[in-house]
Amino acid sequence: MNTESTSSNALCWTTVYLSIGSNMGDKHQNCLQGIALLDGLDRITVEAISPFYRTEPVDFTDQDWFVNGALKIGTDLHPDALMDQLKEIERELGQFKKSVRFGPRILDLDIIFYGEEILETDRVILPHPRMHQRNFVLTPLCDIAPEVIHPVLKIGVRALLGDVVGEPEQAVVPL
Ligand code: PH2
Ligand code: MG
Ligand code: MG
Repeated sequence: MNTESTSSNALCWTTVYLSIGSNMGDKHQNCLQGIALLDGLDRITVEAISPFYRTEPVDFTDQDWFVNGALKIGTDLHPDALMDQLKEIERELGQFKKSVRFGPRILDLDIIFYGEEILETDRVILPHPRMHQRNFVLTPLCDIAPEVIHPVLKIGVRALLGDVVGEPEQAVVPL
């Protein structure tokens, strides 16, 4: 993305992959409500929803299991503006400021791939810096985007899942 398009509001319609998760309250319902709110936004269309999985927590392990999935959306929002919308939806579902990094959450929406964008702003790092280490991201993502190539690693999602470097033992089971 060049400087001009970064500062512009009018971007091309772009395919974006999100990770969605919850480990508080009715986890699956929280995810579905988040998706409905996303799809209700003018500049975002939800194009595919993966199956959901029950997943063992990673990074901060002293917390409840998560429900995780992945989404394919289309949007013309810049990554920073998209992140603002995702944070707003998290707040609408009741998500509070977390006291523990990687700790419990009602709803978490993360940008995994934004087209083939490689980008680092104050708010967003693209592609997501830990996605290739996480079964809970790669498993549902592989259901909807097995052939999509990681723009930095130049490896497809299915191959990344077959060779997870970070948490290969993490339990991920169909919901
Ligand atoms: N999110 C985290 C930290 N750990 N573990 C699982 N299983 N699923 C998550 O979505 C998750 C996590 C921080 O965002
Ligand atoms: Mg997250
Ligand atoms: Mg997040």
